[in-house]
Amino acid sequence: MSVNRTILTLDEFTIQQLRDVPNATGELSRLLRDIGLAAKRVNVEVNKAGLVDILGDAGTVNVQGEEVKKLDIYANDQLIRVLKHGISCAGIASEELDDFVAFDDEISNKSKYVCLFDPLDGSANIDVNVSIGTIFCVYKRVTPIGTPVAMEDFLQPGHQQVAAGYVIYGSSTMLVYATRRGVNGFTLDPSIGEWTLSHPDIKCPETGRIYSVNHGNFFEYNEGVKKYITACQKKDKSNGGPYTQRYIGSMVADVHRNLIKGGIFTYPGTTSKPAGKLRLLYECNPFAFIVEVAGGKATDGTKRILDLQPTGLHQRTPFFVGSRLMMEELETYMLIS
Ligand code: P6P
Repeated sequence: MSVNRTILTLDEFTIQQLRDVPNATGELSRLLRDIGLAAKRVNVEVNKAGLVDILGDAGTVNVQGEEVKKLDIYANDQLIRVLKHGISCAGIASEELDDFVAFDDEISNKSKYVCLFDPLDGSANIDVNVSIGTIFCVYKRVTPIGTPVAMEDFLQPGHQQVAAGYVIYGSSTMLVYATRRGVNGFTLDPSIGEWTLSHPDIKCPETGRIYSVNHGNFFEYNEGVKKYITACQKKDKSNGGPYTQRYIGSMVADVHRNLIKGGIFTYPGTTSKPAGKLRLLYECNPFAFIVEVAGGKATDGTKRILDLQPTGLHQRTPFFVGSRLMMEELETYMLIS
């Protein structure tokens, strides 16, 4: 009789990681498990999103007499709830909130971590059933333990991240997170309601044949970007091609695919939006950290994303991320003014 092989759950994996790190307190492991719990709750609602006619539209009251929230507000609330009630996070910043939130209670103020997140990125795709995602990252606070967190705890350069990850609500629901020890992917097993290790030690292929860009903005890109895109279109078997263009319009889905298969994702600046669209702190930094740990690269076209010194919670940046060799080829074009 065949017996199911032992599949590590997220809890078992993070606890196992603890064993390998001397004098670790387990605080980061608990924080990651808290995020995993919030994501499971979000996943339930995301999977029902197609039933909006039954569940009611945001702003209404459903048959149970509950206020129906927009899914991104619901996701935001779930993340704040688990992190505030946990013992591993002193405060958060969110795409959904203008300012950061200091949890400012005796237990939370003793926590050494802060968390930043985009609770539900790509939520405009929900009503057409396109994969969407949660993006998060974790920093050690720089203000004194025991005090409420302050803005400087959140405006740290991305290379200070201690962990970063995302959840992709797609054909299956996955949680992928990175620490400096590696990138690991967990698939939600609905039969037991657990995140199970399905993609251990993810590495970004050194090169690939997928390039992701919104061609609709082509004539607003700078010369270097236009020349790179044109070069991608001209690839054939003689020079590492042919390339294929894949752009879902949901960053988590696009970057996840390129991380696993190899490829490059771009959201360049344009003449009308020179800083581009994507947010540095809770979209670009987390993915830059994840992809770099997996062996890839991430820049704003010229500078390493993780070296950028943030000046505001919601600042935007042009963003290029992916396989190392493809990023190095892009960089040769970005030197063109
Ligand atoms: P565009 C979704 O709204 C998002 O923030 C990212 O997930 C996605 O990569 C990008 O915007 C798509 O933007 O302008 O190409 O539609």
